[in-house]
Amino acid sequence: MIVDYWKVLLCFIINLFLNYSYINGTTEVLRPRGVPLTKKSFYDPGKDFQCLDGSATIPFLLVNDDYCDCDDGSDEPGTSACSNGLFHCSNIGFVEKIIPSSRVNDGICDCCDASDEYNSSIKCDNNCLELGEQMRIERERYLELMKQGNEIRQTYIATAKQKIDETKNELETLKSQMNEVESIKNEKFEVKNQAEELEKEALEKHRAKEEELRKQKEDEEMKNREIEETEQASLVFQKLDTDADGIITLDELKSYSRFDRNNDGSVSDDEAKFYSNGLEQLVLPTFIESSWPLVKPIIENEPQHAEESDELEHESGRPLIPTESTVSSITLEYDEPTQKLVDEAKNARDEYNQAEGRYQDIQTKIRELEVVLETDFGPNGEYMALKNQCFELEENEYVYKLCPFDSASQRSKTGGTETNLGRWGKWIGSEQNHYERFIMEGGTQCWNGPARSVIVHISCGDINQLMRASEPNRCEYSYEFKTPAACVLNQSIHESTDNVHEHNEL
Ligand code: MAN
Repeated sequence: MIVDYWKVLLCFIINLFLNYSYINGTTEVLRPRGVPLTKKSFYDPGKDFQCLDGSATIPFLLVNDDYCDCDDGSDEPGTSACSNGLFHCSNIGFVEKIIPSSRVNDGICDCCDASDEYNSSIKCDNNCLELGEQMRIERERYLELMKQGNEIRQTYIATAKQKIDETKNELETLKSQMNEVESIKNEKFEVKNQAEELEKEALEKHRAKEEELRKQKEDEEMKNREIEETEQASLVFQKLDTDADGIITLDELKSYSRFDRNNDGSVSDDEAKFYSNGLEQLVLPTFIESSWPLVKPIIENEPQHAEESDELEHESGRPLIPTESTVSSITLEYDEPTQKLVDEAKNARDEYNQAEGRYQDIQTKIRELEVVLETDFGPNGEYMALKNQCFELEENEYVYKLCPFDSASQRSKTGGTETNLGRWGKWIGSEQNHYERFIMEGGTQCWNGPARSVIVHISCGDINQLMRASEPNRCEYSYEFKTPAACVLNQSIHESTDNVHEHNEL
């Protein structure tokens, strides 16, 4: 019984030392060591302690007694007894911190208020106030930047509002012009069709005339060729009719050595009959009709300047067979009415093309304006200020470029063409801040990989600037971009104050 009494007393003393001996300055609320203020109510010295995971209930004296009783380590927040415990440092004047309780008294200063090394081999200084001061200065600098950026952002918003109004007005005007331009285009189309119809008729007539003329010429030429052919045949007839009695006999044919078909040195009866087409003798009309077609190829193959005695050459030196000629086409100048219709059709075409061009221009412009109005330029349109601007950055071997809402690219510092890293995609920020990043996608296909794309991370800056560019995965790029458009003052004040433990716990 006496032993138990001493045991409990010892425990009480240890517990008092571990739980409450540490009081930093005047602002710390009394609670067991390592317990955050938010969990103070679970540690009531007047009651037994229930492990936070409900795994056990122990006398309060056993909290921070350097022996681990709870599965979740919640009974030993201020000692390193539990491997899974958590130690909270208040770090008054700076930012509160939670560390694994295994780091308590491990000889390394983890908390700026030195509370994690209260029973340690080393002495840690409390430098929370200095750190807090530094942080305050940085925060103020940041807030100043936010303020400046936010002012610029306000101008961006105002400009965007104005631009959107202007765009809407312009769109309305263009849409109303559209009907007029379209009906002009349709009228011009009708006029053009009519004019072209007339032109077509006139041109068909004109071509028919040209064709007729060509045929006439061809017939003439044909007749001339026939006459010439008859002339040539007559001349050959005369040559073959060596006794000039108006009859070619087989003997006369035999005297012409070229009729020696089998090249045996003489022209036989049969060979002569072959060229007379079986007839014993030939008068001129029979010669022209039956023999000439057989004789002609022999004459045609005759060398033009041969010196053989029996060569059948025209006295003038001309070859006996005329060369063939054909009339391929005839081009006639348009007569006056046709020319007029052609000119009218050309004018109608020009006017239609002009009206069509204007129609297309308006369509394109309307689409451009619609895209502007459909694009998400941020919660208040502030990012519209970045449209039609491009920013570049040299990083490693490349010059990276970003044209927000349009494109991103990369080119080698040593020159060469740009590689398309992607076109405007969409905002892909978190639920809390949808506008903290966007993606440019569908760039040039990577060899054996995806189409190139860039994720652009946005943060507040006093000017628009591409700060960093990298390629975390092959053909997947990451840009950091600062802009006043991202300087949202209210939100940033909350963000920065949330992190600072500047409270007065009392
Ligand atoms: C080029 C560049 C690089 C990319 C490779 C992939 O060299 O676009 O950024 O990693 O192609 O082949």
